[in-house]
Amino acid sequence: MDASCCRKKKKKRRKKWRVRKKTKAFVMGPVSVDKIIALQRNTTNIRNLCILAHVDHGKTTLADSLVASNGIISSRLAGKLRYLDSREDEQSRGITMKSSAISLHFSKGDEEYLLNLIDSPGHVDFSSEVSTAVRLCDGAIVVVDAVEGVCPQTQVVLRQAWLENIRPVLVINKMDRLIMELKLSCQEAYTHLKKILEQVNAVTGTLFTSKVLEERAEKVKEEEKEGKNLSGDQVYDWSSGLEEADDSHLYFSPDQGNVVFASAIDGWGFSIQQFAYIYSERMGIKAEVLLKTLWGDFYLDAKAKRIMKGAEAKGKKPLFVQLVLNNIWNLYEAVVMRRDQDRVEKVVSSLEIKVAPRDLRHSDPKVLLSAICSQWLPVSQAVLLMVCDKLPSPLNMTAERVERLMSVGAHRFDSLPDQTQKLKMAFIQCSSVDNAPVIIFVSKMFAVDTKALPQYRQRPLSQEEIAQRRELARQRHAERMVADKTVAGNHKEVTHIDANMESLTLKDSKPLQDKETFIAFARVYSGTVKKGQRIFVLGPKYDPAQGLSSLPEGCSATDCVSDVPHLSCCSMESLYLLMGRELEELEEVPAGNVLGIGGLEECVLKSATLSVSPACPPLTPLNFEATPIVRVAIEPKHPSEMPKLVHGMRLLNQADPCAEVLIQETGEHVLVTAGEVHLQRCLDDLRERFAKIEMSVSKPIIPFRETVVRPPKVDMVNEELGKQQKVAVIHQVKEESSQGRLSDSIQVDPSGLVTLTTPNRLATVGIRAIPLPQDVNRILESSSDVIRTLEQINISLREGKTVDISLRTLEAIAGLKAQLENLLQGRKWRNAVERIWAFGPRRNGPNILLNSLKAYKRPSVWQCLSQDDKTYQDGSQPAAPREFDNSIVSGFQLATLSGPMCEEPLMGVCFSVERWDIQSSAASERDSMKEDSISHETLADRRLEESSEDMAAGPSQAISRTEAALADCYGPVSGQLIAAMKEACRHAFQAQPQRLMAAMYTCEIMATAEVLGRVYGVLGRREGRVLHEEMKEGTDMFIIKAVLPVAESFGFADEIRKRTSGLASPQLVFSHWEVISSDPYWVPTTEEEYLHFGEKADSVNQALKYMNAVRRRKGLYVEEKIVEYAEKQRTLSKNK
Ligand SMILES: Nc1nc2c(ncn2[C@@H]2O[C@H](COP(=O)(O)OP(=O)(O)OP(=O)(O)O)[C@@H](O)[C@H]2O)c(=O)[nH]1
Ligand SMILES: [Mg+2]
Repeated sequence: MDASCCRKKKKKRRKKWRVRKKTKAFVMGPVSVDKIIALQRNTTNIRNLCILAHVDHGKTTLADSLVASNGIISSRLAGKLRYLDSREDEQSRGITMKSSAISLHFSKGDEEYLLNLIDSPGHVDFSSEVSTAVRLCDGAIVVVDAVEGVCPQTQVVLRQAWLENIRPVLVINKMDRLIMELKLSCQEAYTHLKKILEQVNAVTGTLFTSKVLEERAEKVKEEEKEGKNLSGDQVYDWSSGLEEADDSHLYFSPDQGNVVFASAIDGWGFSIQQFAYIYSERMGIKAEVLLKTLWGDFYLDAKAKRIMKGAEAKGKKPLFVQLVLNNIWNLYEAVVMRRDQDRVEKVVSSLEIKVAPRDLRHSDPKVLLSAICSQWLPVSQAVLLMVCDKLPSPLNMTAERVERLMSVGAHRFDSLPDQTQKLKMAFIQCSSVDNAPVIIFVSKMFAVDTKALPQYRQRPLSQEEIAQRRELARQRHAERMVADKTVAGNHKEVTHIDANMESLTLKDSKPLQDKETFIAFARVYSGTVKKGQRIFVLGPKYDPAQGLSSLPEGCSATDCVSDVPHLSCCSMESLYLLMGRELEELEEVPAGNVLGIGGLEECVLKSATLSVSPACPPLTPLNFEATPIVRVAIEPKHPSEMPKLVHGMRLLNQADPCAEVLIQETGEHVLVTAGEVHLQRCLDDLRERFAKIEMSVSKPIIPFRETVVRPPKVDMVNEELGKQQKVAVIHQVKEESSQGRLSDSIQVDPSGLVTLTTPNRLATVGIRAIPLPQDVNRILESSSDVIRTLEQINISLREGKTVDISLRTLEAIAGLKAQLENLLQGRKWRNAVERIWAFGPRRNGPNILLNSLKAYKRPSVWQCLSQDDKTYQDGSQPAAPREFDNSIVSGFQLATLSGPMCEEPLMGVCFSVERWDIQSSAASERDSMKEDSISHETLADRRLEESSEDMAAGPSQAISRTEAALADCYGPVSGQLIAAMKEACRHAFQAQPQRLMAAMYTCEIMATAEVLGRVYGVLGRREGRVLHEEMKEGTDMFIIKAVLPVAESFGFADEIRKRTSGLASPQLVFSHWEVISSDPYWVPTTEEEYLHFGEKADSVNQALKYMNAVRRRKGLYVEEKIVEYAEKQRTLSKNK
């Protein structure tokens, strides 16, 4: 090879690696608190953002690189330290459990930016922490693992970001795994990355489509209302909205500048912008052209020196592979795989970077790789540039987002008082001027050790303080010298200085109690908040209209406030800048910033809205994705420590957005958490921080539901059951139990109708329990929020109030009704949806009370949907009060709250009221009349009778006795009716085949082919069911989707991890309730069954096991023989 050729090659190589030039323009360095305070005022350059992802996709590692760019931690430790995981258990378990915030500084050219960054946990148990983070932000970095791609939590966080209206950007992390683990070529990696982008965009696409359709529907409804509408037979083209709507900005695409490819652990990351600038210089092609072509189906025609389309068809390397990925793959090959010293040196010199000789010689090639990458393509630069360019500042808050934040519950934004509506501008302007109203939202409370607060922290002395101390010491010395010389008369003065000195040192090292202080995690939406300022705390139920009318005009939080419901006053004792593990005290915080507030622990439990204006509405509550489901009972080891436990649980309740703490009727202290990992964290917190006592914790209490099913068609050995037999099976248990217990006031007819009369024989109810179809059950369960709102509206209507309901709410209610109508069809359910009387338990549960009385008409539960028509008029008219209606509903609520099997709530049961009459001598013949008139006339008759008797005793006495008698007969009737209704429902339930329902988790397990068998083994042993299994494209991983009963889930994740040597780790998410097919009351009846199961049927009856376990826990009677296998025990002992 001749010299000129060698030189040429060298030159070429040098150009190839000179990719770093553009990034040199941006400088970052250590940052002081003063600088951050200054930056807080420049709202345009503030970015509030959070990092979201599936568990372990590298959020905290990425955050480390960003933190290191500010000099807070050394860049060598970035990725290893996981600085934002400040808790001990976070470090030891390697997962984030709490979201934590840090303020960073970034200079882009002349512009300086303040980034309030929040790192969130990815584990499903802590998804409530994600909700608290997302609310305070305007944008989010969504991290996706380049190997694993879109995982369940990725979808959840994208949805959460969408629901809060915040803009996401994407980081595809762990790119090194494509090289080192999957050993993909550049071309394969490109195809793989394209797939991942498609997956992420598919999730966004679905969210967008549903939103457009929703808006479209709303618009049509509005037009209808305004009378503009469309003739009846016009068919509306629903897809037209989709075509019109521009959604291009929503999708992630490298050419849009909203995607960064990174390896957080190796410290590199890039967006195609960076490469576009470099190659535009080198190749003389415009940067804009490169920006559009670096990603996509374009290739470089070397001869024509032009960029052409159609790389795939022509079998050419796309530009992204040729110009971008190739460089990185070569670097890994040189540094990590081949460890080719010569090539490394060439690369280093061509990139014009300096690598310490120590790093060059380091035995771990990753150290050298990080040293090169962190200078060549620092990940923090790529990510922060994207954040500053693509994420909105607090000034860009859209009107839609503000309206959504301000309209709580069913209320429409335009139904809010005028003064409240005006505050919308305050949100949009996000102004910090003095007269801008202060509005703050607290999304969670977190506990810190009081000793860690800046007020109490030992800080290094400043220069002046050192000088002051030195001066004092010098003075003291001088005094002493004088004192030595003179007589002891001067003694006093010396002591004085000594005391001065003492107080100075004492103040600094004052011993503090071990105490937790609560800090509110908050954001200022408008105005400037000052330390010590007094402010209104608005509870979630606060109504600004009520507040404005009862408070004097111009009233502020400093004035004494009359007692307005859900409104209190508080002063903000201290304001903090959140710096990860540290807090810094601030005097004031302007709008658009995230901050910590001290001194609110007495007024704010978990979240709240704070404002100086009583016109401010409480902001919409947070969207929690996780359902708390795992419950344990806790008691102190030493009974005397009960108060400490109670206190500790109270603190825990405040410190965790999702944990629930309750005292059950049995007196047990119960903690409800989202999952096993969450439970463990809560218990650790309780033990070590909040209660500081030894505790004993019960096994997790597993929730069940009780339901009824259609009578089985076959018996346990798959023999068909005759009709006669079926009834026999159903009633077998019933008859046994009823012999002793049931009084003659209850009659059960063979069809399952239970008729029950109150003890005073005034009322009789006839109830039948009918199983609801599964789909109805599912809909009722998922619509509990809608049903709750519906119930609130109905209560208001009943009280004669007018309610302004938002279109969105009406839509939801109408949607629910339509769905139910669609599913409840057939003769049995004719007109059933209209006849729904109530939902239960707690008025929004998944059970229905049905009015099957022909003679009794009551306002429909759907009356809000037909405000203009007759039914509504009926309801609002002063119709005769339906006093007893409520008793029937209450009885139903009680019956559905705890069923007869093991006192667990019911689910999917419809109680149809088929008979209801008040049997008094006067009213017994008027069955066909309305209930209210019956009750009235009954009472009237009784009153007549009694007063005629009383006449003799004089008129005044007669009146008072009538009143007394009235109260006597009135009160008890409603009470007795409640009890009768409850009993009737319970018996009607028992007259059907009863089943338990188990809570089910879904889990997605990623495992390699080798361990697949073992995963299946564990699933099988724990009654899990595999739904589907597929191979993840481009990898050797299988994804298994399975369902698993919550009851069998404890220790599941650990077991899977152990069995697969850590290769598979599942995440359990509560999914639904499922009927356990076996009948807990089943005993063999036919000969075949005896043959198959034996006389005792002692093969496992899972449902009976679960049921008895619950009964035992609740202290209920369990029908079990104490010595069940006596003969076996004898045989055993004989054999010995
Ligand atoms: N190979 C590789 N591993 C990485 C990279 N980034 C992070 N990791 C590793 O992935 C694991 C999880 O990283 P974390 O940063 O704790 O992940 P996380 O998303 O914060 O996890 P959670 O907070 O628990 O949801 C750690 O072992 C990291 O070392 C990367 O770029 N490449
Ligand atoms: Mg983390």
